[in-house]
Amino acid sequence: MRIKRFYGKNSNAALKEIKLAFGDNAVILETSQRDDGAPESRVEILAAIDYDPGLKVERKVGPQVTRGTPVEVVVREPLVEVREPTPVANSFPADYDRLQRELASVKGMMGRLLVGSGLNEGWSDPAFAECLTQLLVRKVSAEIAHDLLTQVHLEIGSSSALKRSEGFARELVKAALAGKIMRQVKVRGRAEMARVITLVGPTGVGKTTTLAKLASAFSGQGDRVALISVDTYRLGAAAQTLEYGRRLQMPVEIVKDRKGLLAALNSFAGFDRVLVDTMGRSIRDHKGLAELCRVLKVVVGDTFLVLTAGLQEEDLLENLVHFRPFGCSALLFTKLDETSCYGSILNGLRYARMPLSFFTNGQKVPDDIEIASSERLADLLLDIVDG
Ligand SMILES: Nc1nc2c(ncn2[C@@H]2O[C@H](COP(=O)(O)OP(=O)(O)OP(=O)(O)O)[C@@H](O)[C@H]2O)c(=O)[nH]1
Ligand SMILES: [Mg+2]
Repeated sequence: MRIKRFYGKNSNAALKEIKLAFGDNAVILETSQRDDGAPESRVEILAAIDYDPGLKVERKVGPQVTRGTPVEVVVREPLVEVREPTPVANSFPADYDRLQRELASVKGMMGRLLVGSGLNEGWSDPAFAECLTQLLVRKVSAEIAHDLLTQVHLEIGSSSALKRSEGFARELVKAALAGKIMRQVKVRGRAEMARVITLVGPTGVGKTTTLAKLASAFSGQGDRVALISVDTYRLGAAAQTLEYGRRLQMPVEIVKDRKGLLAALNSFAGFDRVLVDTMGRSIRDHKGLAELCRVLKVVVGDTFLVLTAGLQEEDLLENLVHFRPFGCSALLFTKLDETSCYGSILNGLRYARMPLSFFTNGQKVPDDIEIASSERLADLLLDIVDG
């Protein structure tokens, strides 16, 4: 095995040097940024050729490395793109960033382990390993990621025409994977949505804000919209819906029980769209959830389960179980702007076997909402759209 340090003004320049010296089979062992380096050698990459995975590589403690900002240690990474290091020291965001990258690196290793573990139905190609890593980093569950790639392998894996001597092209596997995801994701289009739409979900996920965004969107396409709030539990909750109603110039009814809800629904019978907001309920509050569910039984229409994108897999599952009695017809994911772990969206769809409805991506009413699409989800997971 040969190990050598390479330098460049950025990662790509250093990678070029590695490629020239070691070819395509080089392995990146360590990347760091040198604060004291000349501009043309700011990024330092330790690379190896004929690397033995059993060998432990020690971090060198020399002036160059200690003065630089360690960025990421990736063991047995094939020679692919390396993200630019973030050149700052001990502030919280920088440390947080570094932790995120280290976590991503560990996830990547997990992916590679999975690939090498025999669970992989024979697809040990680097392009597949890289796609698996990306799905895991975005928090797609290991089982779903593995299943998707197995299906992709069945589709393209046997084609020798598609395989180059060094393995499958990364972009080819990614495109096939994106296609697979898109075909599996169902979306409840606006035209199929019922006249009455109810939002349910855990506390603080953005139900009321989303209701206002939806009300504005439906009104913008010519619907006469009315709002109902079944939310008398939280102090100020009714005031929030009333204020949105005032701003959007729509009638609002605040109700506290089944009878009140039925009366409000009847009074809005002439409206094209009735949007029903509900009080957020913790999934630990079994009594409160059951009571809300009982009240909502009188509503005929669509019920969207509102969840934040980036929800941990265990929490996601727990929410799906506890909101199952509400008979939800689609999932709505909020706060896409607050995470990069969009895997929970795909996990949610697969576990709940429900279509997607909308995504929200910010606090601004009415702007920060979009109709969900399978292409958008594939892009969130795989970065398929340039720019
Ligand atoms: N970043 C971000 N914040 C959002 C988004 N949607 C809502 N919020 C914020 O989330 C917070 C809670 O929003 P609400 O609409 O009151 O949430 P809720 O689900 O109705 O809350 P409860 O009725 O108490 O259960 C507010 O600060 C919103 O501005 C979003 O897409 N992105
Ligand atoms: Mg609310």
